[in-house]
Amino acid sequence: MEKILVIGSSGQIGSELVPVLRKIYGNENVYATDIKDPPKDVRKNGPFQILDVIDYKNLLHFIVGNKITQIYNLAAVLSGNAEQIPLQAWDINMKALMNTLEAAHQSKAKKLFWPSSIAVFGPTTPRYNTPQLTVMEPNTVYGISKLAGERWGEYYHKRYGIDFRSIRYPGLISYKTEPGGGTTDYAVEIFFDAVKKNYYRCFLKKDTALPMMFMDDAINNTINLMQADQKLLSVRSAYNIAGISFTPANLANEIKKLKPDFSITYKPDFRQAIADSWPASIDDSIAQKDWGMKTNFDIIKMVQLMLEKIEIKLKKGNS
Ligand code: AKB
Repeated sequence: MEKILVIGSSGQIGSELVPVLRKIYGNENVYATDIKDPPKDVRKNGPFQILDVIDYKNLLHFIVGNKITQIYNLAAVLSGNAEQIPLQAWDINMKALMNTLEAAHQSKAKKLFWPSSIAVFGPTTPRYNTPQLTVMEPNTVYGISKLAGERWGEYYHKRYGIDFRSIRYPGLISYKTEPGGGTTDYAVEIFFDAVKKNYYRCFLKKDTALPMMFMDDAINNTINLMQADQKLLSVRSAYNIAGISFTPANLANEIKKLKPDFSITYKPDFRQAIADSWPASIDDSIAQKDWGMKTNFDIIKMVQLMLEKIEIKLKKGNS
């Protein structure tokens, strides 16, 4: 029987991944942990504990004590925040991964998911339809830590047999928990501001195309990768996955179709340089071939659902 540990369960991905994992493996078999309090349903429906992944002894103790077999380590300082505290962000991102890899090596929790990012690419990478294998010279702290993490994951796989699996997530779009400190966060903020104020001031230029993905697609693909037969996996660093590529102007136009009074202005900040160093679109043919990577949400379907759900959420919050 699988016993699953989710580290960083209160964050944007964790708060949506935990309920889906609990449906598949049983509430009592999915241990949610974070240094922050979780959403209500995560605490109510199964085990939750405050756990700091930076504390190696405690982490190993938790894994061994609860007979954990699989780990999802989602803890990270994202790109925008990392640029404000470069050394601290490097320490946190690397320590969080290295502690988990080592704990997997020293315990029976041999299967490990860790998210990589499109941030592993840099300004010298081909920007359109970026291939799986290509030039990688990231120039952000977050990107450097993600690229180093991919290399360490593959190393632990080859050297110690850890079943390390990873995805280079594009920007993730969700309504349940807002992201914190990323460059692609504009594509979530815009919906909340559209519902609250009918107006959004965007921190990227109108024509900055970036790859994005709706959270349901990201969660389904993460679980599909984790459930795929080992023999099918040709990549033990991290897989490219594409999602949908659009600019802030494209997204604003889609929102305007449903909210004709919505308006947007552009005031690029330091995150523009980060976005300019990342791909505009991604080639994910290897993920499609190896483990059947696929998505269900295009921009139209995603915009409809985001606006609908955020309207309900904000109404509930105000009532
Ligand atoms: C960020 O913007 O930092 C993240 C990412 C693309 O990994 N959303």
